[in-house]
Amino acid sequence: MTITMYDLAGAEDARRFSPYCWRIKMAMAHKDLDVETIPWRFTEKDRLPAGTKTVPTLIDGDTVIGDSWEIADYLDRKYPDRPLLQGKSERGLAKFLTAWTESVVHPALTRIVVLDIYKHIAEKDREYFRTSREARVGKTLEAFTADTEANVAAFQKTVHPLRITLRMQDYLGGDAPNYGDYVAFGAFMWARSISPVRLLAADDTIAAWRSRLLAAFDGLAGKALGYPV
Ligand SMILES: N[C@@H](CCC(=O)N[C@@H](CS)C(=O)NCC(=O)O)C(=O)O
Repeated sequence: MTITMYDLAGAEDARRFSPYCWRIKMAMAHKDLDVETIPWRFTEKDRLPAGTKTVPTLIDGDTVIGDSWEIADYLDRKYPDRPLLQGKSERGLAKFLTAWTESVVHPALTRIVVLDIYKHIAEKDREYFRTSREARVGKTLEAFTADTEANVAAFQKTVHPLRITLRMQDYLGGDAPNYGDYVAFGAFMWARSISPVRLLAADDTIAAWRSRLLAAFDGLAGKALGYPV
């Protein structure tokens, strides 16, 4: 049976920009599972299966899951004979990495990309997006993102722990990527899908890791609609 997933889209169906959805698309490819993604917009909450409010929402037979961490857990539980996303202790560490990504990396990126998101989403999503995000940040999107240069410099400092780690090994998972890599990489796919701003210098170790993941799984992420920065 086909596994399906609601996946956040911009104005064009092909512009898929959710960092959380990218985690799961990479995770599905890691497990060599096919997934049919359904483009979904912020104002289409009534199209999601009952009980879910955000994407990714995965549907696998009778199972419906609306949270990326729970989906990753489910995939390893349900398909244990396929390459695991994470072992038990890796899972413990990935919790920290997820918390760091969501509470530190995403906010630093939001300062750079939130206005670009607004510009790339469907017309019908714009009012909801502007109102909800301006309430969250306490400023207009324009004022919040005004100093791109300073915001990029701050972002580059923020991701320094990633840089140091990737100087010592090719992936957060060591020699090969695991779920933790997909969590961190999702943030970079978010930016790449909707923002032309260059986040990393070409010789940054993080850029090399990002390139490896863009090329992984036959270029799944690298071929997606976005800005090749
Ligand atoms: N904890 C959830 C968060 C997912 C999430 O926030 N997704 C965003 C898209 S990137 C969403 O669906 N937002 C709906 C909205 O803002 O109304 C997960 O890890 O899956």
